[in-house]
Amino acid sequence: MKIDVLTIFPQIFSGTLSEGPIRIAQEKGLLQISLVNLRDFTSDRHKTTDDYPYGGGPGMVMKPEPIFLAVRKLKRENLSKVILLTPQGTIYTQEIAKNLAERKHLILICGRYKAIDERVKDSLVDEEISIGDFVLSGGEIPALLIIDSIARLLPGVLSDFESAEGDSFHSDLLDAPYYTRPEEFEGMKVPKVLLSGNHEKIRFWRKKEALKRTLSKRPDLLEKIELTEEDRRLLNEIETTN
Ligand code: 4F9
Repeated sequence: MKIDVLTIFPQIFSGTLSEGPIRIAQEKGLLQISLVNLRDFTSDRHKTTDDYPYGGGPGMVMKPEPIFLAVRKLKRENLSKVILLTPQGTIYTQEIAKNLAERKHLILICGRYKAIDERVKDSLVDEEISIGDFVLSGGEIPALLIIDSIARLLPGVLSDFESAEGDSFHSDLLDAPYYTRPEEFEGMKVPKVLLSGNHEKIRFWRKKEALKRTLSKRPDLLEKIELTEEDRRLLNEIETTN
């Protein structure tokens, strides 16, 4: 898959794109990322990408021309999806990540300044995505977040062993607690069952802990999923022991 990132701060990306699964995805030729500097699509001496808002008020607005020029150059008809990172977008989820990971070409537009000229949204952007209800200085960090979530979903990036199978949100539940050595640390012991070597018992314990955590921290997630017979029985046990 190909991802073009449109930004006025390409330097923000370099460290993150060269480590971990994102690096591996690129090295294996499964992911090709281009950082496109919007300033290269300006035509004035100062390489201006912002201007004053019509109607007045504080803050600057991102100019439409460099974005239109860049997207028109990069876009491949019927193949590309143009995404704007904005607090006004749909809240990003693992479901959307899975969907995007199946696309051939993404163009991510990172806004800066107070706003982006509305005509970019009206006639260039296919989808507006928000990573949560908070304000950032720009769309670069949201773009990195999206690239990370996609890279680890591309077939062949993670080994079977580390693959997403057990992750929180793979099963739509929060993950169970994990421990590593030492067996006792500052008086805190690892749950006995994890040392038992009984794989069925461990699987059971993990499932129950995952349900327990989800019930207490994110009950909204439980409403969205289809519970198995086993889930229901474990939830019952949890509710009657507390
Ligand atoms: C984008 C915030 C996506 C959350 C972009 C300022 C943003 C954002 N999700 N905030 N520019």
